[in-house]
Amino acid sequence: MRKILVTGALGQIGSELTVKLREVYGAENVIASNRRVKEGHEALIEGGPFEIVNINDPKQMAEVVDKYKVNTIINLAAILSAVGEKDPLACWDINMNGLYNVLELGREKNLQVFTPSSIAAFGPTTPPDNTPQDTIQRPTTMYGVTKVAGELLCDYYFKRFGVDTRGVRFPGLISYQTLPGGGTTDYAVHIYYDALKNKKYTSFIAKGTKMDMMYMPDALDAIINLMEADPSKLKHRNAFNITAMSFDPEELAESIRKYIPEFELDYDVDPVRQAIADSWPNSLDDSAAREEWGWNPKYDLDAMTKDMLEKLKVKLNIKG
Ligand code: AKB
Repeated sequence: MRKILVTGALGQIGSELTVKLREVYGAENVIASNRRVKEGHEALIEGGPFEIVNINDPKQMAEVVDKYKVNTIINLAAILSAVGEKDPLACWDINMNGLYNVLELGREKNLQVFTPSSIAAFGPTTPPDNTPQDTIQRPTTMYGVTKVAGELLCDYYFKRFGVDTRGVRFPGLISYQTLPGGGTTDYAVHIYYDALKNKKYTSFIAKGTKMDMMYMPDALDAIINLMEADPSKLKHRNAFNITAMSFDPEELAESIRKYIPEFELDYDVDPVRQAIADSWPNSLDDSAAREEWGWNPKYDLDAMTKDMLEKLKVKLNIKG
């Protein structure tokens, strides 16, 4: 039976993944953890075991692993791209030193470890269209540097110590429950809130900037399916390219207009986040994930827009 510790459980991915894992594996087998308690997450905190865990404190993490006899860590504690450019040293500390602590625990206690990488592991010299699984990776952000180094470190812990490490390169993730915290792709979440509240959105990402994206239910399935995949079929293990769609702000606005025809989009481009977006691929080739563990996303842009608007309407109590 799996005993899973989720770090960063109150973040954008963790807050939904924890609930899903508890449905699949039983609430008592999924230990949610975060470096601090955050308002609005009472149901998750009370719905199963919850612990304060700072991944930069290996002793504290080891105590929790022992207390619950954890055999799997899903390490979601991280600083994203835009915040990472504001505080690169904190980004390195959490994303790299934290990951090192997690992997060391994996080695000492024989744990399976999932760590997400990102499209940020690529850079301006990467082929931007249909970006191959194995290609040039020279990222120009601190977040990207930690992601490519993290991919290599996970590969190293598998090859050198036999730790069962696994991971995917996530694109921008879109969800209605918890807001993303300081990424470049966040515009694609905020746009839905403003479309419903104001019928207008000002994008900090420029017209024509394509990035890979995915709706959260597909991201959760990716994590669980890869963790459960037959290891003998995994040639890559860490850092699988996965994607569900690729669009620019105009294409996203067009999709929203199918449900809110009067929706208006304008631009006030943020040079820092635009430079980050420009350094990332336009679209990934995810065929390795499809071949090796059956990756097959369910939501395209219009299916996601329909569901996001329906769910957010209820959440924001918007009538009509
Ligand atoms: C970000 O924008 O930083 C993240 C990511 C693509 O990893 N959403």
